[in-house]
Amino acid sequence: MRNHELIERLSHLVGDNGLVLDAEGQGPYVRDWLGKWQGSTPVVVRPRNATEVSAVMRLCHQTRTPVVPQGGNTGMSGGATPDGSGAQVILSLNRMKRIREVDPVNNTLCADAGVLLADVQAAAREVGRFFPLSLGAEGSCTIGGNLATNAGGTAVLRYGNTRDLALGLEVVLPDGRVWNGLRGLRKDNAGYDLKSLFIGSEGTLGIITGAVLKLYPAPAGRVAAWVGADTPAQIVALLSRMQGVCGERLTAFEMMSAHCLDLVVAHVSGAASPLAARHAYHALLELSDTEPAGLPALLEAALGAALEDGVIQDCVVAMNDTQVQTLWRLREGISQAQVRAGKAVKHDIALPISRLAAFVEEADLALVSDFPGLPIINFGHIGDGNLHYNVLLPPDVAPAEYARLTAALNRRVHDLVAQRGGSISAEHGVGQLRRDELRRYKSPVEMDLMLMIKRALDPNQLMNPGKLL
Ligand code: FAD
Ligand code: 2HG
Ligand code: ZN
Repeated sequence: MRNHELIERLSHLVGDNGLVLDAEGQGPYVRDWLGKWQGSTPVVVRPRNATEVSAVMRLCHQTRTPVVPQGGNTGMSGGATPDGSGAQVILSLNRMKRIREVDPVNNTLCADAGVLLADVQAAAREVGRFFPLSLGAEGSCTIGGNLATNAGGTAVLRYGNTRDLALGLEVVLPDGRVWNGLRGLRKDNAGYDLKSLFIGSEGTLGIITGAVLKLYPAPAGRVAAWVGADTPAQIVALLSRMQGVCGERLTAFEMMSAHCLDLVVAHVSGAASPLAARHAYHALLELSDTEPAGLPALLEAALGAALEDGVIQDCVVAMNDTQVQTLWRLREGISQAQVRAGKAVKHDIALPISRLAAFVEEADLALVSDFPGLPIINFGHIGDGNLHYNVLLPPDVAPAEYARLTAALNRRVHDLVAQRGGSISAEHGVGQLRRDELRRYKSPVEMDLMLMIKRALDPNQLMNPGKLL
């Protein structure tokens, strides 16, 4: 079917306001947040509800039109960017912003997939509850994108990743049929766990249009600390101690190397190092509770003991919310600072926490020897065993050199991860960034199982082609 015919039929389904046709309007949809990928599309389609999504998908199925689902377009693996063929329609969920129901007794919230994560958090707060998923992009990413990538963020240590926070889904299948799995049940073993199949499938199996999410009691207060240490091994030792002493009150535990803090101080206005001396590694940890009165004493006692035992070198505590937020701004500023400083070769890896420190030691040595002079930007959610072990290249690196270094660095880092039983894709998704790497590290049986599922649900290969598989 010709593009203008397709566009005319789409406009009957979603109205003229539901289409973006001009190049300027399409700009933010065809480029990714990092500025790494740029594609093109005949049209961005913006349905208002699941019925419209279903009609659009039925038409795309009939006309064999490939579809790229898109939420907030904050993803870091190029999963929401179309290719350059100009044949792939972008289906944006950004007009589906309805909180459908909040049930504080069942501790659940049902939302359209296009609702911003920050708006889900706010809706939970309004009824005295808490939706714990939290990440730097929460003001612009959508709950559908979070589900499609099984996003992690900074509260996984206590509450789990997005998969752990979803009870039910509504999904429009590639042929336009709607699966209504919007159940708010904590026990439901009636057959295969279909929702888990769609969570983390990165738009390759269907369009998530709605979700039932878990809510928690709202913590009534939090405290935090910024810690200086010499090695990742010390940071891991502190994590273990804090978990032993604080249990579930330890809600976040992040690590970053000195380079990361330097970048933030250099590129984020108003950012300053919280400690007087320079340390090779830092941790940001947070305690929270519904009964917060004992938290300051608990934190001070635990850190005091760690200082005395030489586990850490220095620390500063944040006892009120403004101070806590100031520390979090340093941590959340790392991604933006990297973009301003150059081009990062990104590794989003997971390892057993017990093997993290040895991995960093070996990987640092390998990179310093094989890629001298390239800064390693090592940070991440160490409480979940997830590191963003990135390497910074100069902003003006030539495209061919960028590609060569990316391949060489990926091989070096991912081989070390695989040797230690880790994963090359922890929370950002595979997208187009790690598609070839996935094939290298997954067993033939695992790849075959995934391809069988893909063929069963999307036999015409129309859902987000070129991503993940
Ligand atoms: P998009 O970028 O629009 O899409 C991501 C993928 O999901 C694509 O493959 C797309 O096709 C698919 N998709 C989107 N919506 C749907 C849908 N409704 N149905 C089916 N498929 C869909 N991620 C983390 O995990 N942890 C972090 O700590 C973190 N921090 C970040 C900090 C910053 C500053 C930025 C820019 C990003 C960060 N991210 C993080 C990455 C990103 O925010 C998450 O991956 C987020 O979940 C993506 O949501 P989105 O709505 O922007 O999805
Ligand atoms: C974070 O943890 C995000 O801040 C982004 O997952 C990581 O920029 C990155 O590589
Ligand atoms: Zn992260």
